[in-house]
This record gives sequence, C-alpha cells and structure tokens, in this order.
Amino acid sequence: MSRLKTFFADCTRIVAQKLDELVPSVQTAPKKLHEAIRWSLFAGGKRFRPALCLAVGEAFAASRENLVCTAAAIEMIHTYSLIHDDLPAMDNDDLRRGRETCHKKFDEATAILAGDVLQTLAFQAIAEDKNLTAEIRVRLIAELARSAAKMVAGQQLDLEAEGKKISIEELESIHRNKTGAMISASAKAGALIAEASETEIEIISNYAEKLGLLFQITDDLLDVTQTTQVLGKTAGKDITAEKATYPALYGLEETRKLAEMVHAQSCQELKKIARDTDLLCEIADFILYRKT
Ligand code: GRG
Repeated sequence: MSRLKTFFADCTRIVAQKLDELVPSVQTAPKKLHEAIRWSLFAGGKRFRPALCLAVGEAFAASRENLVCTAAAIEMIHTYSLIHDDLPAMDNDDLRRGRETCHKKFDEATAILAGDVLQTLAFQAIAEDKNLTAEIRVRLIAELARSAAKMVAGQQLDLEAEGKKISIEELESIHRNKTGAMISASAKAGALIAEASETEIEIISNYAEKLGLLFQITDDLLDVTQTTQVLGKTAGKDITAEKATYPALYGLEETRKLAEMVHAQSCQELKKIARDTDLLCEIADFILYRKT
C-alpha cells in the first residue's frame, strides 16, 4: 500500500473510533435522531477534511491524540452540511454516500435536527477536548465557526445563482465560501494544534485555499464524467439545476488544464516550509486524480 493509502486508511479508522465516542448511541433517546445522525455519519465518505487536518498537524509534529478530536469535529460539520444540502428545500437529493439521504431514510424534520445536533456536537467536542489548552480550543472554535458560516453564505449564493449567468469571479466567490472555507479551516486547524508559527499558518492557508479550489474543479468534472453508481450521489445534477460550473464555463479540456495548474500552485506553496510536506503534496495529487 502507498504511504498515502496507508495514511487515509489509518485516518478513517481513528476518526471513526472518535466519532463513535462523541456521538450518542442508537440506544440513546430520542433513538430516531441518533439513528439518523449515525446513518449519515457512518455511510462511508472520503474523510478528506479530517485527513487533511491530521496530515497538516503531523507535518508540524503534533500528535494524533491531540488532532483526532478536532478532525472528527470537522467531519461532523461536513456531514451536517451534506444532510442539509440534500433536503427538498435545497438540492432535493435521494442518494448520498451510496445510500438513501437522511430525509429519505427518516423524514425531513429528523434530517434537519440531525444536522443541527451534528454541528453543536462538533463545537462541544472541541470545547471539551482536554488534550488541548484553553487558548487553542478557543482559536479552533473561532476558526471553524467562521468557516462554517462562510460555507452557509456560499450555499445561499449558490442557490441564488441557479439558472443565472454568473461571472467567473462570482463562481469563485461561491466556491471559496461553500467548499473552500471548510477545507482551509481543516488544514489551518492542524497547524493551530501543532502550534506552527504565524508564517507557517499563512503558507498552509494558501496551500489549502488552492486545494479547496482544486477540490471544487474536480467535483465539477466528476459531476459530468462519472456515473451515479461510482459517485454514490446523483451525477449530472449541475446541468439539471442549471448551475454555473467550470466545465460549463471553460469546457472539459480547459477545465482539466486549470485543475493541473491549481494543483501545481498548491504544491508550490509547500516548498516555502522547511518541513517534510511530501504527504501534503500527495494529498493534492489525490484530489487531482480522484474518481469519487
Ligand atoms: C447546507 C449549510 C449547507 C451547506 C452546504 C457542503 C455543501 C454546502 C454542499 C454540498 C454540495 C456539493 C456537491 C458541494 C461541492 C463539494 C462538496 C462539499 C462535495 C462533498 O464533499 P466530499 O466529496 O463528500 O468530500 P464525502 O461524502 O466524501 O465526505
């Protein structure tokens, strides 16, 4: 197994373990709420954001023990956003992570509440993480709260842009907020826990900003080039919803070139850090070549 594959496999295992500790069991009342949370949280998913948090933290010598709770909290915020994104009032989707969406399996009210609880549990987990100093906990909570709010703003902008012709600047602003903010926050959280210097944190933020853009470009490409079965979510939704996307604006070939350029820029940033950042560059490779 390659170094990156082993790393992702380890991350998936330890994050799942931590999530299981943090989320009430299905025996806890109200059972339906906790079943719904676990239905969405343990449905698979790439666990890319927690892996990024762990990889950045470890590049700056933080221990896994100190990183894992925040990594799990990030996955909880991400999963809440997916549950709410799938609701009839938003993307109205039936399939997520290869199984029925939360509101389809349970009901709309339960899905809304499952998302709400996941978000509050995430902040509670960091606030109560005894491995971290109070100062770091507050910085993490502030960073993640700011980014989660940006994600919501990006979602609103995205919904308002449906069916409209928007500029590339507007498209980038949507993605910087909707997708990029939480990806940047994941990387920055790892650096904060490792007590990296302010300069290092800034470089990591620049790397992650490019990574977030790359993630969105490849997401747009996959939506038009992959099947629903492979993606585990409905393919071709961007065209149906008349969304502005990179392939729609630039065509497939130019979009692929753009993805390669942004990938190179993200790895270039890492050269400014006097640490072993090979794994972080491999994560950018993974995003560039991902199939799901
Ligand atoms: C509803 C508050 C709120 C926010 C929604 C995350 C999001 C914002 C919308 C999801 C819709 C979407 C397709 C966004 C583009 C990129 C993205 C976030 C994809 C899903 O993330 P992955 O591919 O999913 O990491 P897994 O399932 O692997 O975790």
